[in-house]
Amino acid sequence: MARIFSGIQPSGIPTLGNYLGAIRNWVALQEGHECIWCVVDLHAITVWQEPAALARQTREMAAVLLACGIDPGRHILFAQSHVRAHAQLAWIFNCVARLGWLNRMTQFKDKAGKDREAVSTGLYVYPNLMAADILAYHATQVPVGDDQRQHLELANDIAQKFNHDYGTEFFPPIEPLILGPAARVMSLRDGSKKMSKSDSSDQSRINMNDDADTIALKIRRAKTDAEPLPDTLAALEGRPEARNLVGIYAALTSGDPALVLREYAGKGFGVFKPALTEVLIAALAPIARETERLLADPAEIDATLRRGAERAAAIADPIVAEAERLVGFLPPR
Ligand code: AQP
Repeated sequence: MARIFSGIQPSGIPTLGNYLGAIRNWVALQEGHECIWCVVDLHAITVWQEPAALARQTREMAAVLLACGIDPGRHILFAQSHVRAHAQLAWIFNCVARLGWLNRMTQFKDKAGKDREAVSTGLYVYPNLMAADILAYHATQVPVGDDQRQHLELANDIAQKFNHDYGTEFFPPIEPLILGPAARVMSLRDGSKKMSKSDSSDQSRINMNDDADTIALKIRRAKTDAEPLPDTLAALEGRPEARNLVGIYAALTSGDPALVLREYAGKGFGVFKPALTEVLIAALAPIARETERLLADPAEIDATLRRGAERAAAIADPIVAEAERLVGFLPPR
């Protein structure tokens, strides 16, 4: 059975983008695969996180994942900082990856912006840690949004260089699983920017714990244009906000934006937005209710994460110990 690894940063409450681009697919992949799901708090601190907020967000992230249907009994759910193997292997990969490779990473360029000199070195080597996350488990399939494709290519480059340098076939190739419709959900305020949990504007996103009134308000205020919806997808070209809302509606219903346009062609956003609001509330309200129920017992969430970490370490520790032996480190005991 193929082993899958994926992670999500506890850098805020997960958004509809995280749900449609990642979490919902994770839940489906639990049938027929061995899955390792990780709340990647080491990644989150590559940009500043208030300590108390990070702890709270890690628990909230775990609660949302559980509420969405992540199954910590049949699969593994844990917090990255609880399994030391990630940081240990990442250091080796820092010494395998080349500066030129990291310089090409577009996500670093986007996140660092004009202030390159002031960002953390962790943000720069983030892809090396991501490679370690996956390869510490010899996972071969990684479901991610298409914005992560370049990082996976880098992880494969690292695995190949490690294998080449140390004369081994130890690390397997990794395959991205880019799944489902609405692979990329855009900001509600700017259709050219992806929806992000750390965007400074709460109005730019739907949070997985937003209540019905908040969802209705955010959709009412979502940026659109004055035109009615067209009858073909091609005619949405140049209308990124309209295309995004149609994509979200499709992802939560049939999966086919063409069917949405068949139903709403010629209608304005005065009609389409309330319909979208209804679809969103029907999908998200049960998840928000279950999240709230789980968060009422934080000790149980922590215990679930600890049990997951023990099982994760039982897989990763021997793999990383073997990588260390291949590098030439003396055995620690
Ligand atoms: N807008 C999105 N549309 C589709 N998929 C998305 N993902 C994130 N945003 C969208 C996917 O969610 C998974 C987990 O992402 P992450 O939390 O590890 O980091 P991220 O991609 O940087 O997500 P955010 O929400 O934008 O977080 P911040 O604001 O902290 O940077 C990934 O598979 C990602 O593709």
